[in-house]
Amino acid sequence: MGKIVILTGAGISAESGLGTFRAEDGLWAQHRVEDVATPEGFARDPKLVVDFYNARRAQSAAAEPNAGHEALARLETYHPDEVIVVTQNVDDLHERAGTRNLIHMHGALSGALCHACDHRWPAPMVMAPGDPCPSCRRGTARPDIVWFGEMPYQMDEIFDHLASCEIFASVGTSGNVYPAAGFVAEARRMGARTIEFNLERSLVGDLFEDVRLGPATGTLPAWVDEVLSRTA
Ligand code: BJW
Repeated sequence: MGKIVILTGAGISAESGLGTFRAEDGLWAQHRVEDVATPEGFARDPKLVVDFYNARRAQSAAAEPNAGHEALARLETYHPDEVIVVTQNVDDLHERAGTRNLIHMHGALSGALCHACDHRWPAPMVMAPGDPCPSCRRGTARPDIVWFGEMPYQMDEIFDHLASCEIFASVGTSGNVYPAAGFVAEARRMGARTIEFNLERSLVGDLFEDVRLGPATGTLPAWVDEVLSRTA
């Protein structure tokens, strides 16, 4: 049947109670993106940014994986070929559902990064501005999150997977943010079949051959049953 690559966004964690970004009451309605999700915002007001991610870390720890995360973990366990989840999410709900083959392309709330020496270590639940780096000892810790203008992680690996997959699926992402929004075009160009799961068509929805509309906790388990029944 071949390799399956699944791109996930904030919509897959919405039914676990974590807010999305671009909904009317989403995170970008409550915070200016320039203030909390850019390196320039961090340089201007590190406390504002660190507090924003401390609050998100606490919300993520209090949330539980839902039937959508669990369906993708089940797919990885029982599909005879490779299944890769590439998530834009910084929460840890995929790993807590049991997904192992996972790329956090926009970083993770669980990580801290030194912006002076690039050392990485597990973030404490509550970070403070000016926390010391355990390697270079300077007060240059930041959340290990990919902000606007920064290069997302593991891009070469992701493009290799897009070039060699049979199916590319996208779940709960609006198609506003690149390079992730460009993955469907790349996967199609390389010959993959493409399928989108969302409440409504995303900005790049026209590029998908198949679109399943509805909450991911319903549409994903049904699709995983369908895929696994074809391989049984
Ligand atoms: C459900 C659901 C349910 C709800 N079931 N579905 C001009 C043109 C093109 C590009 C650029 C440009 N100017 C600048 C750029 C680049 C820029 C960019 O894309 N800007 C755009 C705004 C135009 N991108 C970057 O800077 C990136 N870096 C980069 O490009 O480096 C250079 C490079 C060059 C060459 C190759 C590769 C790279 C970095 C982007 C970093 C994004 N960071 C953020 C914040 C940090 C993480 C965090 O704090 O959590 O990442 S922004 C934010 O958006 C977050 C998300 O991961 C990301 C995507 O959001 P997502 O997941 O799509 O959420 P929403 O809210 O938008 O959508 C939710 C969806 O779920 C909706 O569709 C709902 O319908 C759906 N839904 N409930 C199913 N129950």
